[in-house]
Amino acid sequence: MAIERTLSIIKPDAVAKNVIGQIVSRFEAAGLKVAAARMVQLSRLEAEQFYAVHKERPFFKDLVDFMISGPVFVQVLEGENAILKNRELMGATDPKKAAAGTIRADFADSIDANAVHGSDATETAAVEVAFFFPALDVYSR
Ligand code: RTP
Ligand code: MG
Repeated sequence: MAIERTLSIIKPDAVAKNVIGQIVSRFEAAGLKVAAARMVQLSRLEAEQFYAVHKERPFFKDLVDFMISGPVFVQVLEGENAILKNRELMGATDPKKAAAGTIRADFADSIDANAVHGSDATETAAVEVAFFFPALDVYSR
């Protein structure tokens, strides 16, 4: 199985709940390694750029407003099958539909305040990692 990198964001709701460590622990327990990490307060323009794929969707403004409502914790996770593994650990977008034991089932409040973001495919992972981290700041170990 291929070693992949994926972008994870711990969203403002989970940062405000002080559960960064609990969420990172789940990634580590599943065999993913933190290859880069930092706290960021996104500007409106940055959030709009990051979620540009959704710009025509009815929830776009709410999504951007939420993502700039406080600092986020961005990480690169690395490991076997990291993109899908992260998505499985996150659970469904709507926490009401997220499987028991997933991050969203345990920490998310709503489809808007849903605790985490994770890249959804190889190409988007590469773009999203580069959006936040220069290549030299990402460490395989
Ligand atoms: P993310 O991109 O944040 O990892 O979430 P996702 O792949 O599970 O969901 P996606 O379809 O990419 O949507 C991005 C974020 O937009 C919000 N959303 N709201 N009200 C709605 O119907 C709705 N649909 C999506 C969610 O916060 C979702 O995480
Ligand atoms: Mg998505």
